[in-house]
Amino acid sequence: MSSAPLVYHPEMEDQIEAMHAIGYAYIPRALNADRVAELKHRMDLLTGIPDSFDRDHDEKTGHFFQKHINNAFNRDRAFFDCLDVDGVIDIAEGVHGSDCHVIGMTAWVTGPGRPDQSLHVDCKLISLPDDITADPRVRIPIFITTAHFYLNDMYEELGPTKFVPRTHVKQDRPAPSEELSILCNAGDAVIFRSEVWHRGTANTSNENRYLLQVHYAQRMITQKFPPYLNKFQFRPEVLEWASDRQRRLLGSHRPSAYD
Ligand SMILES: O=C(O)CCC(=O)C(=O)O
Ligand SMILES: [Fe+2]
Repeated sequence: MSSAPLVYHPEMEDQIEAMHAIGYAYIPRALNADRVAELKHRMDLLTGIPDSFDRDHDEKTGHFFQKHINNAFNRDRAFFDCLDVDGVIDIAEGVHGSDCHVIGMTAWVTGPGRPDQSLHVDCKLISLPDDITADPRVRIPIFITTAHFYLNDMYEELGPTKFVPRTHVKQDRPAPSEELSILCNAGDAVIFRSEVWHRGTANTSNENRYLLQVHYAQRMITQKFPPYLNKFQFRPEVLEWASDRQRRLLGSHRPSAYD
């Protein structure tokens, strides 16, 4: 198994360039050891809210432990504080614009026995022939990104995310042989654009894998805070905690087109 290059660029413009060139950027030590321990502890305490489309203990298969909690910012301050982690939010704002927002945040614990996901893209809004995207004049806007905060030291048996770098501009599905494992340390983050081919892999270890995902997007992409049709509510304390930037990330925007 090969591991993916994880290169930190101290200059923000180079981090942003990496998003265009290879489709992802690496932020080492985005969270310190205390925050990592606190987030894992808080994930252990979470229980799923079925109306929010949460999965808890995978009631469908029952074969392996899995907890996947939506709107994590609304569940506990430790998650809320990850809306705008230094080094990550700068990339999100750099690629999506200063009015970008968070479209989702999930806390995800996957236990031993979790199977491979299949290789996928999360969302590809514009698909162009490879010879067009190879033209340096063509630069596809970055509509959606996901920041993965890894809360374990990652190793092959724990089921790392696998990426195929540069595939955000390719039309064909990459060959499995091109996949590279994200083998980073607990507290590191990787932010990737939604068109990069990737997958989570099987947990064949005997420990749980803890992952916090923060999904960012251009403001014109709608937020996904289930349950829908008037049912999702911010907890009042969440709005009290929020700075101006966090309020904007949660959806308080200056009026513009369509408002
Ligand atoms: O678990 C992972 O590392 C990746 C998850 C993922 O890609 C997804 O659920 O869309
Ligand atoms: Fe995915």
